[in-house]
Amino acid sequence: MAFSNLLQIIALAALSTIKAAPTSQEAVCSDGTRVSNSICCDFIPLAQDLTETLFENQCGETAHEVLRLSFHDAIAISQSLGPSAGGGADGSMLIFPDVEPNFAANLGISDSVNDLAPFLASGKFPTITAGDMIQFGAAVAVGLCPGAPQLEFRAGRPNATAPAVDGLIPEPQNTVDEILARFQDAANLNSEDIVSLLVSHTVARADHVDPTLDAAPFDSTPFTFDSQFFLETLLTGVGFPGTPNNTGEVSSPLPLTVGDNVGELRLQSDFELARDSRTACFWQSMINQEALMAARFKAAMAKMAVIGHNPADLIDCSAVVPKPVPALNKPATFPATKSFADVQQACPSPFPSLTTDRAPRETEIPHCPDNEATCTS
Ligand code: HEM
Ligand SMILES: [Ca+2]
Repeated sequence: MAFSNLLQIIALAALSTIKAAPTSQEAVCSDGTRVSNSICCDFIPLAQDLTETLFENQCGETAHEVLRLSFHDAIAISQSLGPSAGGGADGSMLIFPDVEPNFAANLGISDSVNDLAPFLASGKFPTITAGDMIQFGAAVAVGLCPGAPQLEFRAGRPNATAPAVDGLIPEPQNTVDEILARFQDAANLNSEDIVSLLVSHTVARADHVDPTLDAAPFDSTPFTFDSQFFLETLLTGVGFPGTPNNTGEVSSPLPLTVGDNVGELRLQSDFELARDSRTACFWQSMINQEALMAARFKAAMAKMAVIGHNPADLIDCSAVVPKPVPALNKPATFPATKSFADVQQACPSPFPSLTTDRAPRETEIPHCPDNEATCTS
C-alpha cells in the first residue's frame, strides 16, 4: 500500500473517533439505565406510574386505548392539505381535548385522552410534552401484551399549536383505495407499513362499531400480541356478535356472545385488506410468524411515532422503554370448530399448516384478562 494511502486511512480513522466523542451526551439514570441524553431519565418514573396506576400491569382496555390514541394523534396530518391540517404526532388530542376527540372517527378516544391528561397535568413530569406522553404511553402499553416487541422511543416532540382538521382518521367503511391513499398522504406509508401497523388489532376491542356491544374483540386473544388476528380475519364470516347492519362491520367467524363474553367483531376494512391483492400476501405472511410480526410492527411504529417531525431533531430514548412481558410462545391455531376449509385464501403462496384447538363448540372469547371472572372494563 502506498504510504500516502496509509496516512489517509489513519487520518480518516482519527476523524471518526474524534467525531463520535463530543456529540455524545450519554448519561446514567438513577436506576442505572444508560441513556443517550439525561432527558430520557425523566421517562422512567412515568413508565412506572403508567404501568401501575393506569394500566394496572395488564394488556387490558386502557392499554389498548392508549395504543389506538397513538395512531389517531399521529395520522392526523396531510401532505396534500398542508401544515395547517394537522401536525401528526404532536399531542394535539391532549392539548385540545375538546376538538379532535369529538370527530366521529375518534369516537371513544376521549377515554384515553382523559386517562393521560392527569399525568400531563400532574406537574410530576415537567419536561415531557403531550406528543411524547402519547407515543411513550403506547410503547409502555404494548409492552404489557405478551409477544409484543420493545418499541423504539424518541423524545422531544414540540407541543401542538393547533388541533387537526376532521376527515384524516381512516374509518372501517373506507375502501382499500381510500385507506392506502390516506396513509400515503399522511406520511408516505405504504401497504406493508399499513399491514404492519394493523398488528395492533391483535390487542383490540370495539366499543362503538356496534353500539349495543362493549369490548367486541377483533381476534380470539385480545390480551395477547399474537398472529391470531391475521388468521381469523381470513376465516369465512358466519354471523354478528350483536346487531347486523352496522357501518364498517362485516360478519365474523366467531360471533358467539355469552353474557359479558362478547363474540368476535370484524371490521370491513380488516376484511378487505386481508383479501386485497395489494395486501393479501403480506397479511398471510404474518400468520404464525410472531417474530416477523413483532419486528415489522416495531419498525412501522417507529415511523408512525415521528410523523410530523424530523427524527434527527428528537432524542433516542429507546433505552427507557420497559422490557416487554415475556411471550407465551404458543403457535397460531384454528379456533375450535374451524379448519383450513374455512380459510378464504387470497394469496397464492402456500398457507401455513396449523392445528385446531380441541373443544366441542365454537370458541368463547373471555371478556377479562388473565382469566379473571370479573374486571373493571
Ligand atoms: C385502516 C386503518 C384502521 C382502521 C379503519 C381502524 C379502525 C378501528 C376501529 C373502528 C376500532 C374500534 C373503535 C371502537 O369502536 O371502540 C379500532 C380499534 C383499535 N385500533 Fe384501529 N384502525 C385502523 C388502524 C389502526 C392502527 C394503525 C392502530 C395502531 C397502531 C390501531 C389501533 C387500534 C387499537 C389498539 C384499537 C382497540 C381500542 C380498544 O380496544 O379500546 N388501529 N380501530
Ligand atoms: Ca390477539
